[in-house]
Amino acid sequence: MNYITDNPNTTLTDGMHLMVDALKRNGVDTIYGVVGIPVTDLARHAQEVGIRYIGFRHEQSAGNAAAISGYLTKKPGICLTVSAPGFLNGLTALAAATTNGFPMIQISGSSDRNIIDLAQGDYEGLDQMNVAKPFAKAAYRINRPEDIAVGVARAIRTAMSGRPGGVYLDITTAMLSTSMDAQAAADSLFVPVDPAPKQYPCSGSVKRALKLLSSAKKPLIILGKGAAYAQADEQVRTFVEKTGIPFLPMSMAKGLLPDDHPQCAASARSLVLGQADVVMLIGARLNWLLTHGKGKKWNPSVQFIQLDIEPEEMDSNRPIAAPVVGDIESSLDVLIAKMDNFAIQCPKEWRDAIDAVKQTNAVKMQAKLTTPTSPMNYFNALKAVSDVMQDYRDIYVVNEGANALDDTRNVISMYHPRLRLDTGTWGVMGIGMGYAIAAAVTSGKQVIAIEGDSAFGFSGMEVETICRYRLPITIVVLNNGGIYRGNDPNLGGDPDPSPTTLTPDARYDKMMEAFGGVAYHVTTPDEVRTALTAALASKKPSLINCIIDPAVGTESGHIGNLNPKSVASPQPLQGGVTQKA
Ligand code: ADP
Ligand code: TPW
Ligand code: MG
Repeated sequence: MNYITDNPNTTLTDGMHLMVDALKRNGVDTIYGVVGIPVTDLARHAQEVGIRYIGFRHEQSAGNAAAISGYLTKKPGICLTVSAPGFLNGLTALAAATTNGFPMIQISGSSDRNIIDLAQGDYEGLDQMNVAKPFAKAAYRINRPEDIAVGVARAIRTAMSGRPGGVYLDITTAMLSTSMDAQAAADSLFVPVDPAPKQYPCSGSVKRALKLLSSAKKPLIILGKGAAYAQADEQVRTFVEKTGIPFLPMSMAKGLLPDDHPQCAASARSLVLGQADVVMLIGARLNWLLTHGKGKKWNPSVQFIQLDIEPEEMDSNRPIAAPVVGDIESSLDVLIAKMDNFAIQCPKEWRDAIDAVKQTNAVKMQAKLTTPTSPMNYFNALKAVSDVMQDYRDIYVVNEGANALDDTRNVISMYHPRLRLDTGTWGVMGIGMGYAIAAAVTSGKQVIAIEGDSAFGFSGMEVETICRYRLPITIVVLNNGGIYRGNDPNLGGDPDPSPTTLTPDARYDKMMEAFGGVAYHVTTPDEVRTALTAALASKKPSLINCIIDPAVGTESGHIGNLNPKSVASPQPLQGGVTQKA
Protein backbone atom coordinates (compact mmCIF):
# COMPACT_ATOMS: atom_id res chain seq x y z
CA MET A 1 0.00 0.00 0.00
CA ASN A 2 1.06 3.58 -0.57
CA TYR A 3 0.17 5.97 2.24
CA ILE A 4 -0.67 8.92 0.07
CA THR A 5 -2.40 7.32 -2.90
CA ASP A 6 -4.25 4.83 -0.70
CA ASN A 7 -5.55 7.54 1.62
CA PRO A 8 -7.42 9.83 -0.79
CA ASN A 9 -8.87 11.93 2.01
CA THR A 10 -5.47 12.85 3.31
CA THR A 11 -4.60 16.36 2.37
CA LEU A 12 -1.46 16.63 4.43
CA THR A 13 1.47 14.31 4.82
CA ASP A 14 4.78 14.72 6.58
CA GLY A 15 8.45 14.03 6.10
CA MET A 16 8.34 10.65 7.77
CA HIS A 17 5.57 9.28 5.55
CA LEU A 18 7.00 10.83 2.42
CA MET A 19 10.45 9.43 3.18
CA VAL A 20 9.02 5.91 3.33
CA ASP A 21 7.03 6.50 0.14
CA ALA A 22 10.18 7.69 -1.63
CA LEU A 23 12.08 4.57 -0.59
CA LYS A 24 9.23 2.33 -1.62
CA ARG A 25 8.85 4.11 -4.94
CA ASN A 26 12.55 3.52 -5.54
CA GLY A 27 12.18 -0.21 -5.08
CA VAL A 28 13.59 -0.49 -1.56
CA ASP A 29 12.22 -3.77 -0.26
CA THR A 30 14.27 -4.20 2.93
CA ILE A 31 15.61 -1.93 5.65
CA TYR A 32 18.22 -3.13 8.14
CA GLY A 33 18.41 -1.12 11.34
CA VAL A 34 17.98 -0.40 15.01
CA VAL A 35 15.15 1.93 16.03
CA GLY A 36 14.76 4.67 18.60
CA ILE A 37 14.18 8.44 18.54
CA PRO A 38 13.54 9.77 15.89
CA VAL A 39 13.13 6.85 13.47
CA THR A 40 10.90 4.32 15.25
CA ASP A 41 7.72 5.37 13.46
CA LEU A 42 9.57 5.45 10.17
CA ALA A 43 10.40 1.75 10.59
CA ARG A 44 6.84 0.98 11.66
CA HIS A 45 5.44 2.77 8.66
CA ALA A 46 7.91 1.05 6.34
CA GLN A 47 6.57 -2.28 7.57
CA GLU A 48 3.04 -0.96 7.11
CA VAL A 49 3.65 -0.31 3.41
CA GLY A 50 5.30 -3.69 2.85
CA ILE A 51 8.99 -2.90 3.19
CA ARG A 52 10.67 -5.67 5.16
CA TYR A 53 12.32 -4.33 8.31
CA ILE A 54 15.07 -6.43 9.88
CA GLY A 55 15.81 -5.18 13.39
CA PHE A 56 19.31 -5.84 14.71
CA ARG A 57 20.98 -5.80 18.13
CA HIS A 58 23.73 -3.43 17.04
CA GLU A 59 23.90 -0.92 14.17
CA GLN A 60 27.24 -2.18 12.94
CA SER A 61 25.68 -5.49 11.98
CA ALA A 62 22.71 -3.73 10.41
CA GLY A 63 25.17 -1.64 8.38
CA ASN A 64 27.14 -4.70 7.36
CA ALA A 65 23.91 -6.35 6.27
CA ALA A 66 23.00 -3.33 4.15
CA ALA A 67 26.48 -3.25 2.62
CA ILE A 68 26.52 -6.87 1.55
CA SER A 69 22.96 -6.67 0.31
CA GLY A 70 24.24 -3.88 -1.95
CA TYR A 71 27.08 -6.09 -3.17
CA LEU A 72 24.73 -8.98 -3.89
CA THR A 73 21.92 -7.06 -5.56
CA LYS A 74 23.73 -4.07 -7.18
CA LYS A 75 21.15 -1.85 -5.47
CA PRO A 76 22.06 0.16 -2.39
CA GLY A 77 21.30 -1.67 0.84
CA ILE A 78 19.56 0.54 3.39
CA CYS A 79 20.66 0.87 7.00
CA LEU A 80 18.51 2.89 9.40
CA THR A 81 20.03 4.32 12.57
CA VAL A 82 19.12 6.66 15.40
CA SER A 83 21.07 9.84 16.09
CA ALA A 84 24.60 10.18 17.50
CA PRO A 85 25.54 6.81 19.07
CA GLY A 86 23.43 4.72 16.71
CA PHE A 87 24.72 6.73 13.79
CA LEU A 88 28.33 6.21 14.93
CA ASN A 89 27.78 2.49 15.45
CA GLY A 90 26.62 2.22 11.84
CA LEU A 91 29.39 4.39 10.47
CA THR A 92 32.08 1.68 10.63
CA ALA A 93 30.01 -0.39 8.24
CA LEU A 94 29.42 2.60 5.97
CA ALA A 95 33.16 3.28 5.84
CA ALA A 96 33.92 -0.37 5.14
CA ALA A 97 31.28 -0.44 2.39
CA THR A 98 32.93 2.56 0.77
CA THR A 99 36.35 0.91 1.03
CA ASN A 100 34.97 -2.28 -0.48
CA GLY A 101 33.04 -0.50 -3.20
CA PHE A 102 29.62 -1.75 -2.06
CA PRO A 103 26.55 0.44 -2.61
CA MET A 104 24.73 1.25 0.60
CA ILE A 105 22.87 4.14 2.16
CA GLN A 106 22.93 4.82 5.87
CA ILE A 107 19.84 6.81 6.70
CA SER A 108 20.10 8.33 10.13
CA GLY A 109 17.78 10.43 12.19
CA SER A 110 19.50 13.52 13.57
CA SER A 111 18.75 16.08 16.25
CA ASP A 112 17.79 19.72 16.12
CA ARG A 113 20.14 21.70 13.85
CA ASN A 114 19.72 24.92 15.83
CA ILE A 115 20.87 23.24 19.04
CA ILE A 116 23.65 21.22 17.40
CA ASP A 117 25.07 24.19 15.52
CA LEU A 118 25.34 26.18 18.76
CA ALA A 119 26.65 23.14 20.67
CA GLN A 120 23.86 23.51 23.21
CA GLY A 121 23.67 19.85 24.10
CA ASP A 122 20.66 18.31 22.37
CA TYR A 123 19.45 14.76 23.07
CA GLU A 124 21.92 12.59 21.13
CA GLY A 125 23.19 15.69 19.41
CA LEU A 126 26.05 15.39 16.94
CA ASP A 127 26.97 17.13 13.71
CA GLN A 128 26.49 13.82 11.95
CA MET A 129 26.82 14.88 8.34
CA ASN A 130 30.24 16.38 8.88
CA VAL A 131 31.33 13.36 10.86
CA ALA A 132 30.17 11.06 8.05
CA LYS A 133 31.81 12.92 5.18
CA PRO A 134 35.33 11.46 5.33
CA PHE A 135 33.96 7.94 5.70
CA ALA A 136 31.37 8.01 2.94
CA LYS A 137 31.39 8.40 -0.82
CA ALA A 138 29.04 11.34 -0.22
CA ALA A 139 26.89 12.78 2.54
CA TYR A 140 23.60 14.61 2.08
CA ARG A 141 21.07 16.11 4.45
CA ILE A 142 17.37 16.50 3.84
CA ASN A 143 16.07 19.53 5.69
CA ARG A 144 12.63 19.85 4.08
CA PRO A 145 10.06 17.24 2.98
CA GLU A 146 9.95 18.80 -0.47
CA ASP A 147 13.60 17.76 -0.90
CA ILE A 148 13.04 14.09 -0.02
CA ALA A 149 12.63 12.89 -3.60
CA VAL A 150 15.81 14.57 -4.73
CA GLY A 151 17.71 13.53 -1.61
CA VAL A 152 16.79 9.88 -2.03
CA ALA A 153 17.49 9.95 -5.77
CA ARG A 154 20.91 11.52 -5.21
CA ALA A 155 21.77 8.99 -2.54
CA ILE A 156 20.80 6.11 -4.80
CA ARG A 157 22.63 7.41 -7.86
CA THR A 158 25.77 8.22 -5.89
CA ALA A 159 25.84 4.85 -4.14
CA MET A 160 25.41 2.88 -7.39
CA SER A 161 27.22 4.79 -10.10
CA GLY A 162 30.93 4.69 -10.94
CA ARG A 163 32.75 2.86 -8.17
CA PRO A 164 29.91 2.07 -5.79
CA GLY A 165 30.15 3.13 -2.16
CA GLY A 166 28.45 4.16 1.02
CA VAL A 167 26.26 7.26 1.12
CA TYR A 168 25.18 8.97 4.30
CA LEU A 169 21.68 10.46 4.26
CA ASP A 170 20.84 12.67 7.21
CA ILE A 171 17.16 13.12 8.04
CA THR A 172 16.46 15.62 10.77
CA THR A 173 13.83 15.16 13.44
CA ALA A 174 12.29 18.47 12.43
CA MET A 175 12.04 17.43 8.78
CA LEU A 176 10.36 14.13 9.70
CA SER A 177 7.52 15.94 11.42
CA THR A 178 7.19 18.84 8.98
CA SER A 179 3.92 18.63 7.11
CA MET A 180 3.45 19.02 3.40
CA ASP A 181 0.51 18.99 1.03
CA ALA A 182 -0.06 15.34 0.24
CA GLN A 183 -0.66 15.84 -3.47
CA ALA A 184 2.43 18.00 -3.89
CA ALA A 185 4.37 15.41 -1.95
CA ALA A 186 3.15 12.59 -4.18
CA ASP A 187 3.92 14.65 -7.26
CA SER A 188 7.47 15.30 -6.06
CA LEU A 189 8.47 11.66 -6.07
CA PHE A 190 10.50 10.23 -8.91
CA VAL A 191 12.85 7.39 -9.70
CA PRO A 192 16.28 8.26 -11.13
CA VAL A 193 16.69 7.07 -14.69
CA ASP A 194 19.60 4.68 -15.32
CA PRO A 195 21.40 5.33 -12.01
CA ALA A 196 24.39 3.13 -12.91
CA PRO A 197 24.78 3.70 -16.65
CA LYS A 198 26.93 1.49 -18.83
CA GLN A 199 30.34 2.97 -19.45
CA TYR A 200 32.06 1.72 -22.56
CA PRO A 201 35.84 2.01 -22.75
CA CYS A 202 37.29 3.89 -25.70
CA SER A 203 38.40 1.69 -28.58
CA GLY A 204 42.04 2.82 -28.39
CA SER A 205 42.33 1.55 -24.82
CA VAL A 206 40.84 -1.80 -25.80
CA LYS A 207 43.26 -2.24 -28.72
CA ARG A 208 46.22 -1.30 -26.52
CA ALA A 209 45.17 -3.89 -23.96
CA LEU A 210 44.67 -6.66 -26.51
CA LYS A 211 47.99 -5.87 -28.19
CA LEU A 212 49.85 -6.10 -24.90
CA LEU A 213 48.06 -9.30 -23.97
CA SER A 214 48.96 -10.86 -27.29
CA SER A 215 52.66 -10.13 -26.65
CA ALA A 216 52.66 -12.01 -23.34
CA LYS A 217 54.61 -15.20 -22.82
CA LYS A 218 53.26 -15.74 -19.32
CA PRO A 219 49.92 -13.95 -19.12
CA LEU A 220 47.73 -13.96 -16.04
CA ILE A 221 44.21 -12.69 -15.33
CA ILE A 222 43.38 -11.57 -11.79
CA LEU A 223 39.67 -11.46 -10.99
CA GLY A 224 38.60 -9.19 -8.14
CA LYS A 225 35.38 -8.57 -6.30
CA GLY A 226 34.62 -5.69 -8.71
CA ALA A 227 34.28 -8.34 -11.43
CA ALA A 228 32.02 -10.37 -9.18
CA TYR A 229 29.97 -7.27 -8.36
CA ALA A 230 29.58 -6.44 -12.05
CA GLN A 231 27.60 -9.66 -12.59
CA ALA A 232 29.23 -10.02 -16.02
CA ASP A 233 29.63 -13.73 -15.33
CA GLU A 234 29.18 -14.91 -18.91
CA GLN A 235 31.59 -12.31 -20.28
CA VAL A 236 34.22 -13.24 -17.71
CA ARG A 237 33.91 -16.90 -18.55
CA THR A 238 34.00 -16.29 -22.31
CA PHE A 239 37.03 -14.04 -22.12
CA VAL A 240 39.00 -16.34 -19.82
CA GLU A 241 38.15 -19.47 -21.74
CA LYS A 242 38.65 -17.98 -25.21
CA THR A 243 42.08 -16.66 -24.27
CA GLY A 244 43.04 -19.80 -22.34
CA ILE A 245 44.90 -17.59 -19.87
CA PRO A 246 45.21 -18.79 -16.26
CA PHE A 247 43.25 -16.81 -13.71
CA LEU A 248 43.74 -16.03 -10.06
CA PRO A 249 40.59 -15.15 -8.10
CA MET A 250 40.85 -12.64 -5.26
CA SER A 251 39.06 -13.84 -2.15
CA MET A 252 35.51 -12.70 -2.92
CA ALA A 253 35.93 -13.44 -6.64
CA LYS A 254 36.31 -17.12 -5.84
CA GLY A 255 33.53 -18.97 -7.62
CA LEU A 256 33.13 -16.37 -10.36
CA LEU A 257 34.64 -19.22 -12.29
CA PRO A 258 34.66 -22.46 -10.30
CA ASP A 259 37.75 -23.18 -8.22
CA ASP A 260 38.12 -26.52 -9.99
CA HIS A 261 38.24 -24.82 -13.41
CA PRO A 262 41.30 -26.09 -15.30
CA GLN A 263 42.59 -22.53 -15.76
CA CYS A 264 42.30 -21.63 -12.06
CA ALA A 265 45.77 -20.87 -10.72
CA ALA A 266 44.75 -20.25 -7.09
CA SER A 267 46.89 -23.10 -5.80
CA ALA A 268 49.91 -21.91 -7.82
CA ARG A 269 49.68 -18.32 -6.60
CA SER A 270 53.36 -17.79 -5.83
CA LEU A 271 54.40 -19.16 -9.18
CA VAL A 272 52.01 -17.08 -11.27
CA LEU A 273 52.63 -13.82 -9.42
CA GLY A 274 56.36 -14.43 -9.44
CA GLN A 275 56.58 -15.13 -13.14
CA ALA A 276 53.69 -13.54 -15.04
CA ASP A 277 54.92 -10.97 -17.57
CA VAL A 278 51.53 -9.42 -18.36
CA VAL A 279 48.84 -9.29 -15.69
CA MET A 280 45.30 -8.27 -16.54
CA LEU A 281 43.41 -6.99 -13.50
CA ILE A 282 39.66 -7.28 -13.88
CA GLY A 283 37.91 -5.42 -11.04
CA ALA A 284 40.84 -5.86 -8.64
CA ARG A 285 43.03 -3.15 -7.11
CA LEU A 286 46.79 -3.34 -6.70
CA ASN A 287 46.44 -2.66 -2.98
CA TRP A 288 48.02 -4.44 -0.02
CA LEU A 289 46.22 -7.64 -0.90
CA LEU A 290 48.45 -7.84 -3.98
CA THR A 291 51.47 -6.30 -2.23
CA HIS A 292 50.90 -3.20 -4.38
CA GLY A 293 52.09 -5.06 -7.47
CA LYS A 294 55.71 -4.91 -6.42
CA GLY A 295 58.28 -6.55 -4.21
CA LYS A 296 59.73 -9.99 -4.15
CA LYS A 297 56.47 -11.72 -4.91
CA TRP A 298 56.24 -10.16 -8.33
CA ASN A 299 58.12 -10.51 -11.57
CA PRO A 300 59.93 -7.12 -11.53
CA SER A 301 59.26 -6.48 -15.21
CA VAL A 302 55.56 -7.35 -15.13
CA GLN A 303 53.27 -5.10 -17.16
CA PHE A 304 49.68 -4.42 -16.19
CA ILE A 305 46.38 -4.17 -18.00
CA GLN A 306 43.64 -2.91 -15.70
CA LEU A 307 39.88 -2.97 -16.25
CA ASP A 308 38.18 -0.65 -13.79
CA ILE A 309 35.32 1.80 -13.72
CA GLU A 310 37.32 4.26 -11.63
CA PRO A 311 39.84 6.23 -13.73
CA GLU A 312 41.73 7.42 -10.65
CA GLU A 313 42.59 3.85 -9.75
CA MET A 314 45.04 3.67 -12.66
CA ASP A 315 48.73 4.08 -11.72
CA SER A 316 47.79 4.26 -8.04
CA ASN A 317 50.45 1.71 -7.14
CA ARG A 318 52.24 0.66 -10.32
CA PRO A 319 52.23 2.22 -13.77
CA ILE A 320 49.42 0.66 -15.77
CA ALA A 321 50.59 -0.04 -19.31
CA ALA A 322 47.08 -0.53 -20.63
CA PRO A 323 44.29 1.10 -18.63
CA VAL A 324 40.77 0.20 -19.75
CA VAL A 325 38.31 2.51 -18.05
CA GLY A 326 34.72 1.35 -18.22
CA ASP A 327 32.31 -0.99 -16.56
CA ILE A 328 33.44 -4.58 -16.67
CA GLU A 329 30.50 -5.93 -18.61
CA SER A 330 30.83 -3.34 -21.38
CA SER A 331 34.62 -3.56 -21.38
CA LEU A 332 34.60 -7.33 -21.72
CA ASP A 333 31.92 -7.14 -24.42
CA VAL A 334 34.23 -4.94 -26.47
CA LEU A 335 37.36 -6.95 -25.66
CA ILE A 336 35.61 -10.17 -26.68
CA ALA A 337 34.32 -8.59 -29.89
CA LYS A 338 37.80 -7.38 -30.86
CA MET A 339 40.00 -10.19 -29.59
CA ASP A 340 39.96 -12.21 -32.79
CA ASN A 341 41.96 -9.42 -34.45
CA PHE A 342 44.84 -10.20 -32.09
CA ALA A 343 46.63 -13.49 -31.80
CA ILE A 344 46.03 -14.01 -28.11
CA GLN A 345 47.15 -17.35 -26.84
CA CYS A 346 48.55 -18.82 -23.72
CA PRO A 347 51.82 -20.68 -24.32
CA LYS A 348 51.57 -24.35 -23.45
CA GLU A 349 54.81 -24.33 -21.42
CA TRP A 350 53.29 -21.70 -19.11
CA ARG A 351 50.15 -23.70 -18.54
CA ASP A 352 52.13 -26.89 -18.03
CA ALA A 353 54.36 -25.22 -15.45
CA ILE A 354 51.29 -24.03 -13.56
CA ASP A 355 49.61 -27.42 -13.75
CA ALA A 356 52.70 -29.11 -12.34
CA VAL A 357 52.76 -26.79 -9.32
CA LYS A 358 49.01 -27.23 -8.85
CA GLN A 359 49.45 -30.98 -8.72
CA THR A 360 52.30 -30.84 -6.22
CA ASN A 361 50.39 -28.42 -4.00
CA ALA A 362 47.22 -30.51 -4.21
CA VAL A 363 49.12 -33.51 -2.85
CA LYS A 364 50.54 -31.40 0.00
CA MET A 365 47.11 -30.01 0.81
CA GLN A 366 45.52 -33.44 0.76
CA ALA A 367 48.08 -34.65 3.29
CA LYS A 368 47.29 -31.70 5.58
CA LEU A 369 43.55 -32.29 5.31
CA THR A 370 43.71 -35.99 6.07
CA THR A 371 46.26 -36.00 8.88
CA PRO A 372 44.35 -36.77 12.07
CA THR A 373 45.19 -34.75 15.16
CA SER A 374 43.82 -34.54 18.65
CA PRO A 375 42.53 -31.95 19.34
CA MET A 376 41.39 -31.09 15.80
CA ASN A 377 43.28 -28.53 13.76
CA TYR A 378 41.91 -26.11 11.15
CA PHE A 379 42.65 -28.44 8.28
CA ASN A 380 41.06 -31.67 9.41
CA ALA A 381 38.06 -29.75 10.77
CA LEU A 382 37.65 -27.87 7.49
CA LYS A 383 38.02 -31.08 5.51
CA ALA A 384 34.90 -32.33 7.27
CA VAL A 385 33.12 -29.06 6.48
CA SER A 386 34.23 -29.27 2.87
CA ASP A 387 33.03 -32.87 2.52
CA VAL A 388 29.53 -31.99 3.71
CA MET A 389 29.43 -28.87 1.56
CA GLN A 390 29.87 -30.87 -1.62
CA ASP A 391 26.10 -31.40 -1.40
CA TYR A 392 25.55 -27.70 -0.79
CA ARG A 393 27.60 -26.02 -3.48
CA ASP A 394 25.09 -23.22 -3.96
CA ILE A 395 24.92 -21.91 -0.39
CA TYR A 396 26.53 -18.70 0.80
CA VAL A 397 29.79 -18.90 2.69
CA VAL A 398 30.45 -16.05 5.10
CA ASN A 399 33.97 -16.16 6.52
CA GLU A 400 35.99 -14.17 9.06
CA GLY A 401 38.86 -14.63 11.48
CA ALA A 402 42.59 -14.92 10.85
CA ASN A 403 43.50 -18.61 10.54
CA ALA A 404 39.78 -19.31 10.35
CA LEU A 405 39.68 -16.97 7.33
CA ASP A 406 42.83 -17.95 5.48
CA ASP A 407 42.52 -21.69 5.96
CA THR A 408 38.85 -21.67 4.99
CA ARG A 409 39.65 -19.67 1.85
CA ASN A 410 42.19 -22.29 0.87
CA VAL A 411 40.20 -25.38 1.79
CA ILE A 412 36.59 -24.56 0.92
CA SER A 413 36.18 -24.45 -2.84
CA MET A 414 33.65 -22.12 -4.40
CA TYR A 415 31.68 -23.09 -7.48
CA HIS A 416 29.33 -20.19 -8.16
CA PRO A 417 29.74 -16.40 -8.32
CA ARG A 418 29.26 -14.11 -5.30
CA LEU A 419 28.70 -16.87 -2.76
CA ARG A 420 31.85 -16.14 -0.77
CA LEU A 421 31.46 -13.12 1.52
CA ASP A 422 34.35 -12.21 3.74
CA THR A 423 36.26 -9.53 5.62
CA GLY A 424 37.07 -7.68 2.39
CA THR A 425 39.55 -4.91 1.72
CA TRP A 426 40.00 -3.85 5.34
CA GLY A 427 39.94 -7.31 6.87
CA VAL A 428 37.12 -6.28 9.19
CA MET A 429 36.18 -8.55 12.06
CA GLY A 430 32.48 -8.32 12.82
CA ILE A 431 30.97 -8.64 9.34
CA GLY A 432 29.91 -12.22 10.05
CA MET A 433 26.35 -12.18 11.31
CA GLY A 434 25.31 -9.04 9.38
CA TYR A 435 26.54 -10.54 6.12
CA ALA A 436 24.96 -13.91 6.90
CA ILE A 437 21.61 -12.33 7.72
CA ALA A 438 21.51 -10.18 4.59
CA ALA A 439 22.63 -13.07 2.36
CA ALA A 440 19.77 -15.17 3.71
CA VAL A 441 17.26 -12.30 3.54
CA THR A 442 18.09 -11.15 0.01
CA SER A 443 18.34 -14.63 -1.50
CA GLY A 444 16.11 -16.86 0.62
CA LYS A 445 18.99 -19.35 0.41
CA GLN A 446 20.96 -21.12 3.11
CA VAL A 447 24.11 -19.64 4.58
CA ILE A 448 27.08 -21.15 6.36
CA ALA A 449 29.20 -18.72 8.37
CA ILE A 450 32.67 -20.06 9.14
CA GLU A 451 33.97 -17.99 12.02
CA GLY A 452 37.01 -17.65 14.20
CA ASP A 453 36.01 -17.56 17.86
CA SER A 454 37.23 -13.99 18.22
CA ALA A 455 35.63 -12.91 14.94
CA PHE A 456 32.30 -14.42 15.96
CA GLY A 457 32.33 -12.43 19.19
CA PHE A 458 32.17 -9.12 17.30
CA SER A 459 28.64 -9.76 16.06
CA GLY A 460 27.64 -12.84 18.08
CA MET A 461 24.63 -11.21 19.70
CA GLU A 462 22.96 -11.20 16.28
CA VAL A 463 22.34 -14.92 16.86
CA GLU A 464 19.19 -13.62 18.50
CA THR A 465 18.31 -11.76 15.29
CA ILE A 466 18.92 -14.92 13.25
CA CYS A 467 16.62 -16.90 15.54
CA ARG A 468 13.98 -14.16 15.68
CA TYR A 469 13.66 -14.10 11.88
CA ARG A 470 14.16 -17.90 11.69
CA LEU A 471 16.86 -17.60 9.05
CA PRO A 472 18.51 -20.70 7.56
CA ILE A 473 21.98 -19.85 8.84
CA THR A 474 24.48 -22.35 10.18
CA ILE A 475 27.40 -20.90 12.11
CA VAL A 476 30.59 -22.94 12.40
CA VAL A 477 32.87 -21.51 15.10
CA LEU A 478 36.45 -22.70 14.71
CA ASN A 479 37.17 -22.26 18.38
CA ASN A 480 40.86 -22.25 19.27
CA GLY A 481 40.28 -20.14 22.36
CA GLY A 482 41.82 -16.95 21.12
CA ILE A 483 42.89 -14.39 18.59
CA TYR A 484 45.27 -16.45 16.38
CA ARG A 485 45.97 -18.86 19.25
CA GLY A 486 44.60 -19.83 22.62
CA ASN A 487 47.79 -20.74 24.43
CA ASP A 488 49.85 -17.55 24.58
CA PRO A 489 51.26 -16.74 28.02
CA ASN A 490 50.95 -13.43 29.80
CA LEU A 491 54.53 -12.18 29.45
CA GLY A 492 54.20 -10.31 32.75
CA GLY A 493 53.52 -13.61 34.43
CA ASP A 494 50.43 -12.48 36.33
CA PRO A 495 47.20 -14.48 36.20
CA ASP A 496 45.44 -12.27 33.63
CA PRO A 497 45.05 -13.96 30.24
CA SER A 498 47.39 -12.83 27.44
CA PRO A 499 46.19 -10.20 24.91
CA THR A 500 45.33 -12.91 22.42
CA THR A 501 43.67 -15.32 24.86
CA LEU A 502 39.91 -15.85 25.04
CA THR A 503 37.99 -18.26 27.24
CA PRO A 504 39.20 -21.80 26.54
CA ASP A 505 36.50 -24.17 25.27
CA ALA A 506 33.91 -21.38 25.44
CA ARG A 507 30.43 -22.75 24.82
CA TYR A 508 29.32 -20.52 21.94
CA ASP A 509 26.76 -23.21 21.15
CA LYS A 510 24.86 -22.21 24.29
CA MET A 511 24.22 -18.80 22.75
CA MET A 512 22.35 -20.42 19.91
CA GLU A 513 20.50 -22.63 22.35
CA ALA A 514 19.50 -19.60 24.41
CA PHE A 515 17.46 -18.18 21.53
CA GLY A 516 15.89 -21.41 20.35
CA GLY A 517 18.30 -22.49 17.62
CA VAL A 518 19.99 -25.85 17.23
CA ALA A 519 23.41 -26.20 18.85
CA TYR A 520 26.29 -28.66 18.64
CA HIS A 521 29.53 -28.93 20.57
CA VAL A 522 32.05 -31.05 18.66
CA THR A 523 35.65 -32.14 19.14
CA THR A 524 36.45 -34.45 16.20
CA PRO A 525 36.15 -34.16 12.41
CA ASP A 526 33.60 -36.99 12.41
CA GLU A 527 31.46 -35.05 14.85
CA VAL A 528 31.83 -31.95 12.66
CA ARG A 529 30.61 -33.98 9.70
CA THR A 530 27.61 -35.40 11.54
CA ALA A 531 26.63 -32.08 13.11
CA LEU A 532 26.97 -30.07 9.90
CA THR A 533 25.01 -32.64 7.91
CA ALA A 534 22.16 -32.42 10.42
CA ALA A 535 22.36 -28.64 10.75
CA LEU A 536 22.22 -27.98 7.02
CA ALA A 537 19.45 -30.52 6.51
CA SER A 538 17.38 -28.83 9.23
CA LYS A 539 17.64 -25.39 7.55
CA LYS A 540 17.26 -24.01 11.09
CA PRO A 541 19.39 -21.42 12.85
CA SER A 542 22.24 -23.53 14.13
CA LEU A 543 25.71 -23.23 15.59
CA ILE A 544 28.46 -25.81 15.65
CA ASN A 545 31.12 -25.05 18.23
CA CYS A 546 34.26 -26.83 16.97
CA ILE A 547 37.01 -27.12 19.54
CA ILE A 548 40.35 -26.61 17.76
CA ASP A 549 43.82 -27.12 19.22
CA PRO A 550 44.66 -23.80 20.94
CA ALA A 551 48.29 -24.17 19.86
CA VAL A 552 47.93 -24.44 16.07
CA GLY A 553 47.03 -20.93 14.94
CA THR A 554 49.54 -18.70 13.18
CA GLU A 555 50.01 -15.05 14.22
CA SER A 556 47.69 -12.95 11.99
CA GLY A 557 47.01 -15.97 9.75
CA HIS A 558 48.71 -15.46 6.38
CA ILE A 559 49.58 -11.82 6.93
CA GLY A 560 51.90 -12.08 9.90
CA ASN A 561 54.54 -10.28 7.83
CA LEU A 562 52.49 -7.07 8.16
CA ASN A 563 53.08 -6.88 11.92
CA PRO A 564 55.58 -4.14 12.80
CA LYS A 565 59.10 -5.44 13.26
CA SER A 566 60.64 -4.66 16.62
CA VAL A 567 64.29 -3.69 17.02
CA ALA A 568 64.08 -4.13 20.76
CA SER A 569 62.78 -7.70 20.53
CA PRO A 570 63.83 -9.07 17.15
CA GLN A 571 62.36 -12.46 18.00
CA PRO A 572 58.56 -12.50 17.95
CA LEU A 573 57.35 -12.14 21.53
CA GLN A 574 55.37 -15.34 21.49
CA GLY A 575 54.55 -17.60 18.61
CA GLY A 576 54.92 -14.61 16.38
CA VAL A 577 55.26 -14.55 12.65
CA THR A 578 55.61 -18.13 11.62
CA GLN A 579 54.14 -18.07 8.16
CA LYS A 580 54.83 -15.76 5.25
CA ALA A 581 51.96 -14.25 3.29
P1 ADP B 1 39.64 -7.29 -4.65
O1 ADP B 1 39.70 -6.97 -3.18
O2 ADP B 1 38.81 -8.47 -4.95
O3 ADP B 1 40.98 -7.31 -5.27
P2 ADP B 1 38.95 -4.54 -5.01
O4 ADP B 1 37.81 -4.18 -4.12
O5 ADP B 1 40.30 -4.16 -4.55
O6 ADP B 1 38.86 -6.09 -5.36
O7 ADP B 1 38.74 -3.88 -6.44
C1 ADP B 1 37.50 -3.84 -7.04
C2 ADP B 1 37.60 -2.84 -8.16
O8 ADP B 1 36.52 -3.06 -9.05
C3 ADP B 1 37.52 -1.40 -7.70
O9 ADP B 1 38.65 -0.68 -8.11
C4 ADP B 1 36.24 -0.88 -8.36
O10 ADP B 1 36.37 0.45 -8.83
C5 ADP B 1 36.05 -1.82 -9.50
N1 ADP B 1 34.68 -2.01 -9.93
C6 ADP B 1 33.59 -2.20 -9.15
N2 ADP B 1 32.50 -2.38 -9.91
C7 ADP B 1 32.90 -2.30 -11.18
C8 ADP B 1 32.24 -2.40 -12.44
N3 ADP B 1 30.93 -2.66 -12.52
N4 ADP B 1 32.97 -2.25 -13.56
C9 ADP B 1 34.30 -1.98 -13.47
N5 ADP B 1 34.97 -1.90 -12.33
C10 ADP B 1 34.29 -2.06 -11.19
C1 TPW C 1 37.32 -4.59 13.64
C2 TPW C 1 42.24 -7.47 14.32
C3 TPW C 1 42.39 -9.59 12.94
S1 TPW C 1 41.96 -11.22 12.97
C4 TPW C 1 41.28 -11.11 14.52
C5 TPW C 1 41.40 -9.82 15.00
C6 TPW C 1 40.90 -9.40 16.35
C7 TPW C 1 40.64 -12.29 15.18
C8 TPW C 1 41.40 -13.57 14.95
O1 TPW C 1 40.96 -14.55 15.85
P1 TPW C 1 39.83 -15.56 15.43
O2 TPW C 1 40.54 -16.39 14.29
O3 TPW C 1 38.69 -14.88 14.81
O4 TPW C 1 39.54 -16.40 16.60
P2 TPW C 1 41.74 -17.45 14.46
O5 TPW C 1 41.24 -18.66 13.76
O6 TPW C 1 42.96 -16.92 13.81
O7 TPW C 1 41.96 -17.70 15.93
N1 TPW C 1 39.17 -5.41 15.01
C9 TPW C 1 38.60 -5.33 13.81
N2 TPW C 1 39.14 -5.91 12.74
C10 TPW C 1 40.31 -6.56 12.86
N3 TPW C 1 40.83 -7.09 11.76
C11 TPW C 1 40.95 -6.70 14.13
C12 TPW C 1 40.34 -6.10 15.18
C13 TPW C 1 42.04 -8.95 14.08
MG1 MG D 1 40.54 -18.04 17.29
